[in-house]
Amino acid sequence: MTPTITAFERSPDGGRGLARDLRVRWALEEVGQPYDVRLVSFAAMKQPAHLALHPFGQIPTYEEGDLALFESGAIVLYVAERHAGLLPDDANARVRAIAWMFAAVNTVEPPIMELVIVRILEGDKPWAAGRLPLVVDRIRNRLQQLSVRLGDADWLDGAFSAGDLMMVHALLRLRPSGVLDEFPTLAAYVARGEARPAYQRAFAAQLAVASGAA
Ligand code: GTB
Repeated sequence: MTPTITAFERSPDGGRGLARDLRVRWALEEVGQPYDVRLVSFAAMKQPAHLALHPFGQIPTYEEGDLALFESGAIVLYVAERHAGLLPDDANARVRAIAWMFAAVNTVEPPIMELVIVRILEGDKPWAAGRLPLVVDRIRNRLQQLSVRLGDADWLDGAFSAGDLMMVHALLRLRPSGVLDEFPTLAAYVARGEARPAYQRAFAAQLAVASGAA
């Protein structure tokens, strides 16, 4: 059965990879699973039909038969567990890859989201200028630790996994700030993720929505 995911009808970034349906598209592309996309407006996301799928009125969602899922990490894990290619066979390596998925959304991404909040959503608030350096320092601290762990490896733990997929996408959000480029090892890691053919297909499909080609 072909799953259906939801994505922004009109993404604030013009479909340039930042909205989180990109993670789901990327995972589906990595495992070769075709999918359909239902585009939703910001207004429609807050209506009962979408809230039944996603309690917080957001994208992405994932529907397949009787199953409806929300949370990009949960969706990527579901896809990774049902298809070969995103999680190792070895039980210990598999749970380590899942640990990296959690690290991406629970340890690395939160300070990155704080930066988005302080720069964009609260940029005009009186506290923003004072808070900004504190937030950037927290990010630098995490990136330093991550880059030490990655070392000169291509991926976080052996072969590319769903953990790398989630981590690369979380880090991508940082690129416009310039902070990612302070860590050449991580900038190269993100570039390796973006160079994967599955990422390229996912990115092109998201961008096609904004350009009216989808
Ligand atoms: N934890 C959830 C997950 O990982 O699935 C978070 C989902 C989420 O934040 N969804 C956002 C959303 O639906 C889109 S991805 N927002 C609408 C709303 O809350 O009303 C976050 C996002 C949005 C836009 C950009 N951008 O354009 O730069 C980047 C990222």
